[in-house]
Amino acid sequence: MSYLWWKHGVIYQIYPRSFQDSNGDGIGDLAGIIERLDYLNGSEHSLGVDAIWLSPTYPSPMADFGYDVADYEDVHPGFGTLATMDRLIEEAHKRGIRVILDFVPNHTSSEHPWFIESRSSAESAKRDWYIWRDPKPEGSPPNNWIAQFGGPAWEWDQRTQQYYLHSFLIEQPDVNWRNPDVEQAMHDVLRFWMRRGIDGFRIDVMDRIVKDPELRDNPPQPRREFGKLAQTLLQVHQYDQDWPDIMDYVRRIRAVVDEFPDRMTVGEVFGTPANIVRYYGGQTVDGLHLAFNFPLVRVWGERWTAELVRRRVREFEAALPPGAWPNWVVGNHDVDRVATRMNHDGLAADRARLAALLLLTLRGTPFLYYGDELGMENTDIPEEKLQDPARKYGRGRDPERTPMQWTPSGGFSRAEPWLPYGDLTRNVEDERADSDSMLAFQRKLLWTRRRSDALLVGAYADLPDVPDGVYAFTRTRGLDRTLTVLNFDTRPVAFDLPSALTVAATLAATHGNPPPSQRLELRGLEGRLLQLA
Ligand code: ISL
Ligand code: CA
Repeated sequence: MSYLWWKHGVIYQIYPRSFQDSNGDGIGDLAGIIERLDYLNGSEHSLGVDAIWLSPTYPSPMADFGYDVADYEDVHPGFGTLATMDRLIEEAHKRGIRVILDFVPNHTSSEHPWFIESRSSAESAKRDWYIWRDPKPEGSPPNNWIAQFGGPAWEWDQRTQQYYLHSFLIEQPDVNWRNPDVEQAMHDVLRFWMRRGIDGFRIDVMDRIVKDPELRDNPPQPRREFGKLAQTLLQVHQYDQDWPDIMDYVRRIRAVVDEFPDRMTVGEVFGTPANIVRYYGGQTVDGLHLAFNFPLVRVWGERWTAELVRRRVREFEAALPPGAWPNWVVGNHDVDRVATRMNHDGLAADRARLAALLLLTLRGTPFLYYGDELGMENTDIPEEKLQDPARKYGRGRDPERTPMQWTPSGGFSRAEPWLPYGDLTRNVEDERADSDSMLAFQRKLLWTRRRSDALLVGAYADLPDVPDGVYAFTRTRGLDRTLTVLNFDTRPVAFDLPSALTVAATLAATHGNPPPSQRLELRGLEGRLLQLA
């Protein structure tokens, strides 16, 4: 089997501010990540992940915690220097860990020199690097687009008497990718990092880098369930997202990444499976290597059922063109922790185990969000300690971005962390010593996966005849075959497996270490990974 790291490996997302602080300022940094690499891979004692994706590490005023980039070709001083990044790449590679940077091409910081020059005068050479427009005759913004974090997507510039477009914060002006000089400059950013040894890019807001050239008004959101909010805050992103010619730009990004061997891209896109797979390039698969598959992220509370999850997996598997490789996400820095999202009845910890078993045994690249391997939950943060500006317009994302929990007293920093710790009863040190812990369970899954051709490359098929509330699927590679069984119901269930599926061993289980048997007796929210004969 030919091993491709971004297909067969597990990608672990690090939020750099929150992983490890090395210099006692309460904020995580690159040297801190280097200190913790042994935790991630390099020996059989490690977690066993194959790549790390770092949320943005570039110089930034941190209006959106790094998603406002002031210089694409440097490192934020609080995180380190280019030399620290070089060392991180080298130390990671030594341990078999690839490094993926977060590329933020849709917008820069308003403090990026490009924007400073662009806004300096209407005649500036970089004026057209951003999206400037005259007001409507009565002075209002050029169209009705709204910013993702609330309010109009246009900001008035007094000096040059025009509006500029910002799909996110006012401090995040949208770049004009239709200007070939901009596209060239962005491609050069990718080359800059690949030359330094960066293995891939997670591409932020991939689906918005070009918009309708006529900037037409978006239609209002017709969905009644959003109520009044729909009128003022929500609209259908018909003209500023997934614009038809976006694939030309995506394909050219792919071509640049292909100038270097063994590199990859994963883009942030949304919507239906059909829309997601479009970004892989359709039948020609010459687009992104992976396009984030979020349907499992957008499931919470009581909606987390066997039927829904099975359907979502089927739909995505069916939509993928031949040659395109799936991927699965259950958590990231923008959504409630998986161990909190499904807590309507207080049983989220069990559901988080099921989610891990699902994530690590489905066909495709798993993305694992830091701390989810411990079962970290959202952290309740007192009002005065909240940081994320997005909270003013809706949901703040601080609760899922709190410091990594290394020891019973934290272990993230010798100073007070920039966000408070969550529940420290979940921490690496204690969970390592406990063979029943979430960490032990996930490590077992990760290492089992690494050694199993069936799990790495095997074909996926779900089992048709299972009791309600159960979702089960096989992964088959030649004679190697596994069966994942997940009881999504809180009630116990018992059933016999067909004789064609002969259970040879239990590879991993959410509860204890049940012996192999053809009759499965599962308690509520129990899951197992079985080796078939
Ligand atoms: O954060 C969200 C909901 O809580 C999303 O709507 C988010 O705005 C969207 O997923 C785009 O996210 C990406 O770009 C943003 C950045 O703030 C997010 O952290 C990033 O993942 C702007 O760069
Ligand atoms: Ca620090």
